[in-house]
Amino acid sequence: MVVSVQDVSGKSTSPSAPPLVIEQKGCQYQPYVAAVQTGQKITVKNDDPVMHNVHTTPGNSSNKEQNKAQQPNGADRSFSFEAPEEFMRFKCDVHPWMFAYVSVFDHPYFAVNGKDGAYKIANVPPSNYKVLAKHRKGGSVEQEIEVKDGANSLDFVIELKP
Ligand SMILES: [Cu+2]
Repeated sequence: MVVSVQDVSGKSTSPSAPPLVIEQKGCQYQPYVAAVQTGQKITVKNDDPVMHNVHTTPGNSSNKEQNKAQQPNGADRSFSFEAPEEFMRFKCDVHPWMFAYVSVFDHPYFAVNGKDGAYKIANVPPSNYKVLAKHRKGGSVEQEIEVKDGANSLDFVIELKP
């Protein structure tokens, strides 16, 4: 699930954001779902003894489709995207079951929940916001919050249909 503050565009801090690291391990991408800012570097590593290729398939035509082969334990591959987009698919043409999904935001106010369901979005300036929680298959839920100084919390429930 990707949680993002709405209507805060044009605030990317990508030059100071550390790269998102995606590993290829046991012919799977880890993490499966991630999110970055526009312009933020994405580093893809190959920890496997086999060749992969990293094939991005953007839905926003302002983002470039790329296809980069990566030898066993080969050098890292780098990507970045200039336009916002939700759940951009990364695939491997060698292993057709390998997918990862990366959402791109032009601001830093987003998070992907952990296995325990928790998420944390830091340093949101106090104001009223709409916040969207979106699951790639389960749909989305939007809620409003007044963010005040200190800790704020907002819980989401997305029901996955079988
Ligand atoms: Cu592969």
